[in-house]
Amino acid sequence: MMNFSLLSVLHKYNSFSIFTHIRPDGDAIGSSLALGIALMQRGKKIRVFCSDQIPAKYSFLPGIEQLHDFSPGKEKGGLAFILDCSDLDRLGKLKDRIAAFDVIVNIDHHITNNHFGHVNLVDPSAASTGELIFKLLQESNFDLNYEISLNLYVAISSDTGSFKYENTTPQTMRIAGELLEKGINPAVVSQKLFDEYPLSTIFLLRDSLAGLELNHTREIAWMSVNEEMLKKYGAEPSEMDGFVNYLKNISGVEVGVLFYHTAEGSKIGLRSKTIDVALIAQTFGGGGHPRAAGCTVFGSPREVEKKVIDTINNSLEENRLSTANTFNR
Ligand SMILES: [Mn+2]
Repeated sequence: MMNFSLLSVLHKYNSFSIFTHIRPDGDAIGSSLALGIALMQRGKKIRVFCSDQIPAKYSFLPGIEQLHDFSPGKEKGGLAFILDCSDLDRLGKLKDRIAAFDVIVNIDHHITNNHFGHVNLVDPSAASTGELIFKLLQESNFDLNYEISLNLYVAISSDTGSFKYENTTPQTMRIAGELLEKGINPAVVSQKLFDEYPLSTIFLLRDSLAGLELNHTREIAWMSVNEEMLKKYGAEPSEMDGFVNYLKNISGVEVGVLFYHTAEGSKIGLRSKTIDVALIAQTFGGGGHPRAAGCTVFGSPREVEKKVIDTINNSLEENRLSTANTFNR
């Protein structure tokens, strides 16, 4: 991490804007709210922006009414924090607002981050942006009260799949431990984040799984969802978050792929057990983490599915060849 302290910018500015990514997840929302609440405690004016609807399951988060600000930007100059975004395209419709700011502080943990900020606090070894915000606030001696701690706990548990993914480090657990000491109830958080679904989600999952497909080696599993399927049950796109894990989790499957075909292209979620799907997403102009990545591809649903599955097939084949070579040496 670069040398940057919140205290130095606190002297310079009286208001701050915080932006996070489209289709916001627990890390995007929790880390933005935690930073926002902390800065408000120091008497600063805060606006938190996200171009998409906040999923209902996050409505219990303190400060959530701060988020989801669509009001036209009057900002001229000032400092904007951009959280959990690997590049500025992740801001969606809000991308154009960024040019109005003097200083962009990019805080992120994606390995594909392109360092778009004037200040780039990018640390791919962190499991979540929440961990980076925790460290930033702690370094500057902010009081991590219950409201901040709950948001950070949600950010961290969300990006680690409730501390299950391999990005979970000793540091992740130490930070989570400190947050629990602030009175967070882990059972309540995990129930809200992971264990409870609207009925529409289950109906949508049922219909999606009915179209499950596998490649000839049964190492790639995929299924597709379209806008009509969502409309049938009044489901939000965010309700598909996690569907792709059912595919990846099948015994023998290496890569799970969820296609969401929309009028604005096919949004593709990739999850893997061993191969680097961030590389695959990047070949299609997307990005993400080695085991969890995404991209948007244009074309007919059939074309898109063939292109993506072929690319993954090739990647698995290359992996097999390089492993075979290692053994022959
Ligand atoms: Mn994240």
